[in-house]
Amino acid sequence: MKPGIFRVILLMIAVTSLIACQPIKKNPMNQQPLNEKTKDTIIQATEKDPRQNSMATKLSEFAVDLDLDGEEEKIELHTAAERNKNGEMVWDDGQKWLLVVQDGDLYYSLLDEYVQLGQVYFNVSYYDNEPLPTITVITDTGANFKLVNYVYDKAQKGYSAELVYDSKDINHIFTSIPSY
Ligand SMILES: [Ca+2]
Repeated sequence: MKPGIFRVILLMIAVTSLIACQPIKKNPMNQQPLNEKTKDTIIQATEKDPRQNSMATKLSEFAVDLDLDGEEEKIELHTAAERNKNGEMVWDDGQKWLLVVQDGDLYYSLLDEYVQLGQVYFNVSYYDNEPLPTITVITDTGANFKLVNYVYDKAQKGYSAELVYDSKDINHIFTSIPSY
């Protein structure tokens, strides 16, 4: 064995030992894992149309079969902010937002909240090993960045919410997202 290789192996053993001896770092904020918090949150249906609650503008919509019953559901993103006569959005410092799934006469309000200085977006995706589409709601307020996944839960007849990321709950130290 060449001395150079021997030295490299010795170094690797030393580094491995050092890593093994490191104490397990505790989360400084003593937070639960992110997905523990909203794991059991189920958004149940209502018969009352939540869009009647002062929603002024529909920003986006998409139709897909979210529960695989052969019929498409409608996903709509609304805001209380209005458009001016030129069709441009007139944003306030904060406004109410609504992301609703309409399934026939039933409504599921996945997000229904006031968002200060921010925007809400949604993605619809198919994950590997998950036959149902996943709706990802992105809330970006400048001070906070949050991702929540929603998937239909047949047993509980609602949409299960899983918090994927919330910069408010973790000790994040850097982002390259502009404006933070
Ligand atoms: Ca359906």
